[in-house]
Amino acid sequence: MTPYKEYDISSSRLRNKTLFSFLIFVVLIVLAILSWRWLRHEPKEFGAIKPIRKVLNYNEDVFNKFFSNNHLAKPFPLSAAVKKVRVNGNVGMSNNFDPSTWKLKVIKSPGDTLFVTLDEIKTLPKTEIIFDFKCIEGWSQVTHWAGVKFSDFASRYGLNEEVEKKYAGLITPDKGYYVGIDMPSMLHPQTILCYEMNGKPLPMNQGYPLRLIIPVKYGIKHLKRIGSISFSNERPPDYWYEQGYDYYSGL
Ligand SMILES: Nc1nc2c(c(=O)[nH]1)N[C@H]1C(S)=C(S)[C@@H](COP(=O)(O)O)O[C@H]1N2
Ligand SMILES: [Mo]
Repeated sequence: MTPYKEYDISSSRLRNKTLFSFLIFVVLIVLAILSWRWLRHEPKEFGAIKPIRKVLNYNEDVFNKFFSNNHLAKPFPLSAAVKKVRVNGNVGMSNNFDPSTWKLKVIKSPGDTLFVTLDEIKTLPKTEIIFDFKCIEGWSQVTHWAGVKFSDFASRYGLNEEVEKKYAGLITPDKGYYVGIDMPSMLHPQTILCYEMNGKPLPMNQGYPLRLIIPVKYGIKHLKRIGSISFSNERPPDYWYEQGYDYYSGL
C-alpha cells in the first residue's frame, strides 16, 4: 500500500479558498436572478416569452434539416396494440356535429374547394399502422389505426401544386381545434387520414369520421374530426402553439 501523502494547507489559505468559492456562488445567484427578471419582462410571442420562442424556432430549423421521409417511427406487432385506447382532449368536438352531412373539405385555393365523402376516401388503398402514440403530457400507448396515406390522397386528387406549399392547415368542422403541419411531415409515408381504430370505424370521441394520424409528431398534432385541409407557405394557426407549445412538435 502506498501511503497517502499529506498536504499541509495553512488555515489562511483555506480561508481564502472558502471566501473565493463563496464569492463565485454569490455572483452566480445574482446572475440567475437578473436573467430571470429579464426573461419575465420580455414580451410574449405565441404564448412563449420571446427568447424561449426563439429557441423553439431554432429547434424547428434543426429538426427540418435532419428530417427525412426515410426515417420511420418504429412499427409494433398487432398483439402489442392496446384494446382500450385512451380518449384525450375534446376541443373542437362539439355535440351538434352531424356526421350524415360530413364531407372532407379540401381548400385548394380561395374559391376552389373539393368535397370528398368518407366512402370515396375508403376506395383508396388502405394503410395500417401500429405505433407508440406519444402525448406531451407524458403518457404513451401502442395503438392500431388504418386509413389512407395523405400522400396517396394527394396524388389521387391531383394536389400537386398544393403539396409544393410549405404547410398544411387542418381544422375541425366547428373550427375549435386546428393544427399546422409542415409538408414533409404531411407527406411522410406513415401519415394517414385515418378512419379506423382497432379494425373498426373510429369511435365518435376518437375523431369519427376522419382524423389525422401522424406518428412523427406528438399527440397534439393528431387532430380528431377533420373538417377542412388547406395549404400555404405561411404557418397556419395552431391551437397548442398559441398556448406556448412548440410549433413543430416532432419526435
Ligand atoms: N379535435 C381534437 N383533436 C385532438 C385533441 C383535441 O383536444 N381535439 N387533442 C389532441 C391530443 S393532446 C392528443 S394526445 C390526441 C389524443 O388522441 P385520442 O383521444 O384518440 O387518444 O388527440 C389530439 N387531437
Ligand atoms: Mo396530447
